[in-house]
Amino acid sequence: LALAPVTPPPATVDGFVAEFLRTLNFDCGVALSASTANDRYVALAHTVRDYLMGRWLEDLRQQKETQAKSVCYLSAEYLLGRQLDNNLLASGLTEIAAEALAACGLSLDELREHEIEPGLGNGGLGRLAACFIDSLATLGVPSIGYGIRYEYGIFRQTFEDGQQVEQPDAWLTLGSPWEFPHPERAQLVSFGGRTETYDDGGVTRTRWVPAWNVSAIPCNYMVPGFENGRVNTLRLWRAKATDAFDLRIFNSGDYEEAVRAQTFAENISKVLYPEDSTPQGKELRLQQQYFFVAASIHDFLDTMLAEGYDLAKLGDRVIFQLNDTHPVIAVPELMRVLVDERGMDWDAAWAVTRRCFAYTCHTLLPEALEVWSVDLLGRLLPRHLEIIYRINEEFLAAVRARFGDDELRIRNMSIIAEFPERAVRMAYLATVAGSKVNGVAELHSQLLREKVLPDFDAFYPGKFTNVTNGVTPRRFLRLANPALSSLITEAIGEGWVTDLERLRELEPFADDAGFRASFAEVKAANKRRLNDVLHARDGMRVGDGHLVDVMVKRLHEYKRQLLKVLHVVSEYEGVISGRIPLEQLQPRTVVFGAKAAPGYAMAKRIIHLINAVGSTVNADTRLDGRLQVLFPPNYNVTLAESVIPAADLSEQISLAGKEASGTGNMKFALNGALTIGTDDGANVEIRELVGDENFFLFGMAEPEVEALSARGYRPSEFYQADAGLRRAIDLIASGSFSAGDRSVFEPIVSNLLYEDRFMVLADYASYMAAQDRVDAAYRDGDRWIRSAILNVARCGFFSSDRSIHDYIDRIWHTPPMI
Ligand code: DL6
Repeated sequence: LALAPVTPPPATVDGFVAEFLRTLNFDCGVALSASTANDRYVALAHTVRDYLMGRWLEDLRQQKETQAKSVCYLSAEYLLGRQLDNNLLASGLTEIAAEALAACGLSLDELREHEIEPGLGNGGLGRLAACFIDSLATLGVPSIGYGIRYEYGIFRQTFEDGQQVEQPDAWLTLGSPWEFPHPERAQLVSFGGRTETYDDGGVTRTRWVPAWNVSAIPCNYMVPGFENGRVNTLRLWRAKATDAFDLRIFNSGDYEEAVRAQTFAENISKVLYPEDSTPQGKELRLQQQYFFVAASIHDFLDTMLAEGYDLAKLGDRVIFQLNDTHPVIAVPELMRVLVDERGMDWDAAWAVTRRCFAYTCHTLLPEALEVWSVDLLGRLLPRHLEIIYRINEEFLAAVRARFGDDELRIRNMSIIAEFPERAVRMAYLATVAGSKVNGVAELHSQLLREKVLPDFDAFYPGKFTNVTNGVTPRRFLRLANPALSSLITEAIGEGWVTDLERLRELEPFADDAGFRASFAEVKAANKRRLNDVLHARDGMRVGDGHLVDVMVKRLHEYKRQLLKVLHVVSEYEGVISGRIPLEQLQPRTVVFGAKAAPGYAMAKRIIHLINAVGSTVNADTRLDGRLQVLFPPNYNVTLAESVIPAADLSEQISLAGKEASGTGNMKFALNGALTIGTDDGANVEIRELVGDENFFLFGMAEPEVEALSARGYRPSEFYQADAGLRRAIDLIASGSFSAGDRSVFEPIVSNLLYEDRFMVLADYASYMAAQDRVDAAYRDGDRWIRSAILNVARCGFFSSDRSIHDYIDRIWHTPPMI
């Protein structure tokens, strides 16, 4: 049997046309003349896949052959965005495809609109995972991304009377042309049951006797590196019942009962939990977590065992990077496999496990640190609970040995919390098991060590490190902003897409009037493009000549969308009361984009308020359209790609010490928006790099927040002391944005006045002053453009390629790239 090398179709327009038509005819089974838009999109996707296939197979072969240490990125979320454009870009086929389609009488622009993005993530954490797998492929790091192939991703947001309504995100309705399912490579994942001990030739061992199981079907996706001929794999698991249905019950006529087990099993990968920062103690969620990590670990170990590899040396071959606590149940799973299934001695297994994991923490909010009740965990994964208890026992013994019987410390460090119920602290388990623990921005990593896990930092010197987040320049600059990309390439040449620090070479161009004019024209063109997109999508308009002021991110009180609302209301109130002459009002279009977790009532109320303020302000002719508030529903990666390049001002206004990093902040700065922001998360590093004069800093720094908190924060004092703030809050309280009904936003108003956990009122005055500085700077157009260029030039550090290099140097120690 000849094993023919895989040769891609010729990368020419004619070659592409032939491959596209062949795919349309033979894969989709239609003639071009009879094809639907979906047929053409699917055929196009399959054509692009065909071009990438040879490289993919070659990479898989090479990885196997070289036996290099691999990174297994374990993440419950991947917020991928559309695939077509990215895959065309990576394979250098965009122009060829456009011409080939034109030769067939089709338009690439129209076909790309057909794709529904896979929204398999909630926000920053999932999008970071997507950026990282792009960088891993671009840098040629042997790696695989593991996750869950949710049938329904993050909900589709609509507004009814200004209020969020969640619709299912049926991203698979028209098929999934980028996916390669492999049911024949399914893994069995078990749950429930009990444990028992048995005699194994004189040695007492424990085994798990599970009660039920599901099949995990791998669905593979290509992850092509940018123009480097590499294609990595993203493997998402789909749950399937091991038995389709019970024929006996079916034949007796009870159809519902006959498929009950199937529905139950398949629910595991049915839907992404629409949570961000606040875990929901749902059994199904724990099932999801164990489901995907068990399948992933077994998948990886199968390849090791097939090679006859000695699992005692597993740490030489793999690092499992835990993307937050969601995959941490992988730790006891690996221990279980090594000890119970492979007969390894506990200490040896623990030594292996500790080398194989590293943990990234993505939060500072105490309520976001995941815990699982012992009751639930013991019911669902009884053997894992026993293993966790033993890990904890040995860990606490080591703590005692070091620090003596300091019971308070022991209680604080125990992996098992006792109050309000016995529960497993997953972040602690990850910290104890991980070879390294990292935060996602300098400030975050510092606060993690000092405030969240100080005892662990003392116990494990050197374990904590930082890797500041990054974003892929392929999607968020090259693809999203083709006009700016061309301008950059004209100025500094090619190469910056994979070496983003080269943007530094743009600095001298900030002093070049011709370049500034071109840069301004690019921004203006991007605003027109956003206007067209929003008009077609939502019937909205971006004001002509307006400063485009953007706040797009998940809706959470700590991110403080309310502060932005208070600014808008203050400006509005100023004009209608005559205090601000209309001609002094800087024309602005304020763009919001935000989804609220469905169970987060206050966040949903804030969405309602933003929409209510928007409707009132936009309709009030006294403003002559100089202030516009746009809140397009269903903000997602696709919309981000139009919004970010058009922004002048990026709102990064969380309370200092609450945002772990942020990545939107990086995308905006890279696209030439200036940031108005607090000293929080990665804002700190952005400001250091771009310079104070090119950043609008406001608000308390984290130590001041702490000090105010310690003194006793009383928001009403700020309300009493600031007439502008009073007027804004009173206007909301008066029912002016709710048809006179004062009750609608009363919970927001009283929360601000009497609780205000995230100190909106304390930072209001400083924020308003910073917005005045924004207006003044924007009026001096040339100065603004100069700052915008310097933002682009100085933000090369925020490439996710750099983040991956940092992970390699500080955590993974994987070999040089292939
Ligand atoms: O690290 C990615 C991203 C950060 O940029 C955000 O600052 C942070 O809020 C987000 N964290 C989460 C919370 N998940 N948990 N737990 O999404 O991570």
